[in-house]
Amino acid sequence: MATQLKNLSDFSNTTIPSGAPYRFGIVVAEWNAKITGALYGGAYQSLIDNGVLADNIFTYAVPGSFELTSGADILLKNKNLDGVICLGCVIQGETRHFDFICAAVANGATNVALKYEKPVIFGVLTTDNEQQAIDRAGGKHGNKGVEAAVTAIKMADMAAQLK
Ligand code: DLZ
Repeated sequence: MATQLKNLSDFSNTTIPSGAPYRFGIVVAEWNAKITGALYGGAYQSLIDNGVLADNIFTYAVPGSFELTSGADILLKNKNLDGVICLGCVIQGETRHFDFICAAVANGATNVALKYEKPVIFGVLTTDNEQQAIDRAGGKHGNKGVEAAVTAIKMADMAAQLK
């Protein structure tokens, strides 16, 4: 159950709610598949570890991170879900492609979330190089897929409390 916080120090006491009641979509970009596969593994296992039923997790691949938000939109339109986790990895190159993709996914995720009033989680690594991505996909800085899954459960639980 979501905690109603009384003061800021309560943030340190927040626990992860049970994910058992919830249904989630996961969209995973195929670009940088070694990285996004690791993010997906972390996110999926974290949902399971926190009580989400395997039958209530719906995973789809999309070509690149740019397509994550339309994938999330399609999922929320066609499936009865409590939220969608977007997983991608955009690595800085020599052109401005990086800036366009990152901005599009961040804005797109926000817009889809507001359109459906459901959490759309930004689990996208935006790094200068591949090593920084590896470090955040199960490496020395943890796995951001795990964090994305926990965020999805917390937000779905918040929405459920207010229904
Ligand atoms: C084209 C492109 C480039 C250059 N870099 C990445 C990247 O680092 N990460 C990623 O997820 N996708 C990349 N893409 C593909 C775009 O996201 C998208 O799939 C294409 O522009 C087609 O819309």
